[in-house]
Amino acid sequence: MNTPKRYLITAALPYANGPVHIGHLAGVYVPADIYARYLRLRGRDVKFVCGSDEHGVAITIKARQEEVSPKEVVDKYHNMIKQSFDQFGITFDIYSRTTSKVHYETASEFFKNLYDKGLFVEQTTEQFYDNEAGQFLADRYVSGTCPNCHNDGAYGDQCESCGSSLNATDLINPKSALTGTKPELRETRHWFMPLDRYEDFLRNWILEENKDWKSNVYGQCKSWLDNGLQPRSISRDLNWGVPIPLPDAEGKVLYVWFDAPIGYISATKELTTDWEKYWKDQETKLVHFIGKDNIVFHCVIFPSILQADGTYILPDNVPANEFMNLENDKISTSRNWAVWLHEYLDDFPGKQDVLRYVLTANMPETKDNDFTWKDFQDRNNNELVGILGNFVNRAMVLTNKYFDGKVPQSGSLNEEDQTVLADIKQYKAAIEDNLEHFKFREALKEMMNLARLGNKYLADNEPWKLIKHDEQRVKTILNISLQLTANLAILAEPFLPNTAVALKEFINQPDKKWEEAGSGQLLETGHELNKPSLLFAKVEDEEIQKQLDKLINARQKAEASDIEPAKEEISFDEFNKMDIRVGTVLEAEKVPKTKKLLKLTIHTGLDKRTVVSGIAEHYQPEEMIGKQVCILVNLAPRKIRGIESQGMILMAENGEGKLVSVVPDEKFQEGAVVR
Ligand code: B3M
Ligand code: ZN
Repeated sequence: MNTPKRYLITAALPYANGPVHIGHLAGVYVPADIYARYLRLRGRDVKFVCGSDEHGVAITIKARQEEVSPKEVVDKYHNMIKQSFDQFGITFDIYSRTTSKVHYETASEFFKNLYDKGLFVEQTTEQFYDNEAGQFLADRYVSGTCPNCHNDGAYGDQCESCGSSLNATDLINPKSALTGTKPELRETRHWFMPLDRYEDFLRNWILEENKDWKSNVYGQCKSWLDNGLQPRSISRDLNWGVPIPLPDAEGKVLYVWFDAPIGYISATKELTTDWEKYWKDQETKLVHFIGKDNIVFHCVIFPSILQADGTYILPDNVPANEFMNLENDKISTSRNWAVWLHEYLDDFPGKQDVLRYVLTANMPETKDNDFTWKDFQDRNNNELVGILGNFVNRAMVLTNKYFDGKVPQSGSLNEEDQTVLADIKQYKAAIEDNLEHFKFREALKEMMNLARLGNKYLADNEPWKLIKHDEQRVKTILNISLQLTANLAILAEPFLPNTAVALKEFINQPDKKWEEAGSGQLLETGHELNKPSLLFAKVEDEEIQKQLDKLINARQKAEASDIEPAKEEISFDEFNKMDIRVGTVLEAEKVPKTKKLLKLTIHTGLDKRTVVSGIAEHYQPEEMIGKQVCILVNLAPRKIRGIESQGMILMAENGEGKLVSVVPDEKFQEGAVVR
């Protein structure tokens, strides 16, 4: 492999609409940081850029929920995210934001440039419009049933259940997120990226030239390309975003997925004046770290945009990860089912490396994986404490005890000694090879195997027994163990940076370089060591129980907040005005050409009357016949689809929007009063 002249590493820009959780970390930021640290340790020229994604409907929806402006939302979460990444030790060279001035300029220019070259298609199409709210409904402002998997909660841009990318108009039963009403179609003018024109380029570039991409990434790209690409709108009717830099485009902004990846470029510009080297020189290796839901944007859409411009390089690799679940359930912000980074940092001060370790060991590299607190505890106690901590501690403590904390002189080496020393080199090579190929779990395993090797070496040789009759042999054993420790101090760094600092301090060699690792002679005879402190502490059952309780409580709270807020108070007289009776359904049929409506004939005790009810998605007509219901009989009649509806039957709605009729729990005489 030729070593590239320089690297530009990007990590997906998190939406500034909430804090970062372990799913983000395991999927994107931990692997990106390991990679960046590793390359820097190897002396490569690296820029590692990221920032907050502050546009799009994700932000405006959050602003509505929190009843503040979009700007307030992004300021709050940008600062929070930035700070927690910093405390956690993600070594971005810059963490910028897409509301920066440089970004607005860069993104507008980018659009303008392609527009001037005539590379967009301008089209007037029909988009959903919410009459009540008086605005167009971009992306997540519309939800409905996914036409592919029939998930009820699909959004206007994507179904999170089956991962398919959608147009709002594909949704079955579309509903406005603003008012809950059914949106209507209205004409509006937009600019489209004609992806279909880039199909040949993409086929060749991905399917032929990038066969070495991870199979989950390659496979997703192939299926996109095999299904054929459609032009994709890159503008939105929204009042939050980078304005379309054209006359007559008021109220229109760039689609968030057009401007966000350009955020990588803006961030590089903010970072360094020679940013063009990182974006326009073929000798730069560009690597995008992302989660699997972002693959199409980074492998198909953004590359087409870069290609259209023609002056930029394309990503060399896009090592996307799959998803991390939590305690066997999908991580969900709305259900508050997550371990939030800022809370972890508060609850486990000084334990950044433990979380990095557990997330790397379980990294969802090829398939979804699961984080459990039990596994967190086990890996900490059995692996970090039991293997790495234990080995280093024994080597250090024995040296202090027998040789006054100075590296003892090695004598002649037996076969086992020689194998151990030779192995160090091999482990180093394996770690490097795995990291170069984005195999972070394997790389971590190799590093830990080195510590395992040390443990086994000590256990096999039992220097604590030998010391009584063969001090020379003990010197050799401890010399080798300390050489191993010194290697671990270097090789652990990309994965466990704080641990590496501590280890270097133990061996009193703060400046050892990556190239020096692999050798059995890192420490000279007589070199004085420092006193070791505790590297890792056990995580107790109570701490884990606390985290589990916290999770359950947070979810319960989130679920409770789903409950509709209480209505305004009314007087008893107002209540008493309602005349509710028990009735029996005599006939039921679907109202033709509607999905939701049933026409019911109800015996109310007072009369037989017709009621049109929106329950057809919850009850078949035949299920209703013979059923007793509670009916409000003095509601003013209303015409629904040409049928006069005389009253309303009472229904309870569960959390998923399913309607269930409210019935008396024994058979009643029709006309009985409900009060
Ligand atoms: N903010 C989406 C996400 O968090 C998006 C990534 C942008 S990367 C340019 O899934
Ligand atoms: Zn779906």
